Amino acid sequence: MRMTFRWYGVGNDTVTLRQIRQIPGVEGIVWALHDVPAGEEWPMEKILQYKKWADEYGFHLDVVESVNVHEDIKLGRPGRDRYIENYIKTIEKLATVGVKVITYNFMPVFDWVRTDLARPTEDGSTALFFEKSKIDGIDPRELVDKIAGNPDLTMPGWEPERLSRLSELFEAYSGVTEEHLWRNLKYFLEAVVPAAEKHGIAMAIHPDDPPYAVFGLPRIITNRDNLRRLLDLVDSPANGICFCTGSLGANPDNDLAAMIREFAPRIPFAHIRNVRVYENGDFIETSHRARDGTVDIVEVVRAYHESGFAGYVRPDHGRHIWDEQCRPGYGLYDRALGIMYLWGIWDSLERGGNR
Ligand code: DNO
Repeated sequence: MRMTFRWYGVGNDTVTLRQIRQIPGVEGIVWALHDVPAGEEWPMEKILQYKKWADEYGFHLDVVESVNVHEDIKLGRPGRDRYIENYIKTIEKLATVGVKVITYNFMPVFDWVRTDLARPTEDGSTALFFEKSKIDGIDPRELVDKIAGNPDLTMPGWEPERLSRLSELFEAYSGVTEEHLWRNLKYFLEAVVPAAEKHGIAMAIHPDDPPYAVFGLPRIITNRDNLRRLLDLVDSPANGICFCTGSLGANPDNDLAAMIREFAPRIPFAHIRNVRVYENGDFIETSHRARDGTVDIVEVVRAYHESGFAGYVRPDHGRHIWDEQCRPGYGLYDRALGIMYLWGIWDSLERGGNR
């Protein structure tokens, strides 16, 4: 297990590389050019800027999260080939700085969805929260109006550029079914996986978060059967999974440890975090500790260990603790605690009960 830490870049993150350097066992940063719109080719000079930052602290840049997929590709629109070409050019450039994994997702319109970015918890910390009833039953068209100025509907991962085109996008997705999405994902993968393969890069799809349809938009990367189907779309080690326990764990029917055992050879990158899922489907993000949430993190790490997992891993969203002001879910403290918990489990498994 090779430990990494997500970092948003100088001036765009409250956490510094110097701080990350002091977390035990972190060898690389997980990065992206967050200011380049989906579909555009990444400029080399911006890539090299990250390389310079990382080199200064001895971090590698092996894992990118994410090169986002343009909506025209997900929609299968005629313009998609141009965006796919740009995607391939970006893959080629990323290979020159040693990138080994490119994370992406195939969620229509929205990335991760939450209804509350700072839900107070019993211990005085705050955490990301999803209130299902607030999302269920919302007419997408109403949503467009509701978002404007409604703090209760603030959601991370919603790029302003996409938000401004929300009505148009909902219109474009009307009539788009899961099967359409599968077909368009296959088309995309058939084009980019050979390019990734050629450069020794693995594509790693992030599961849908939460792993079910929201706002009537189809979502397909949600459970074991669909992950099997994804891997069969293009049968290559370069067509992989970014296995996120928090996203898939929001559906308690997902047996995460069993999925890890099955898919391990095709998981180049693992996100490990915990959520507590309530009976009504709401969920809150918790510390990484197994007993704090619904996801049995000890079993998750055991499944990786037993599978001989040698891929990249990162702690995922943390709570906001010790009054830290930070990006929602991406503070220093709780993620650093998460890492130490993961190492604790891993190191004891390594010893296998021996001194
Ligand atoms: C949230 C992240 C996601 C992830 C993308 C991958 O914290 O895990 O936004 O980066 O879905 O494309």
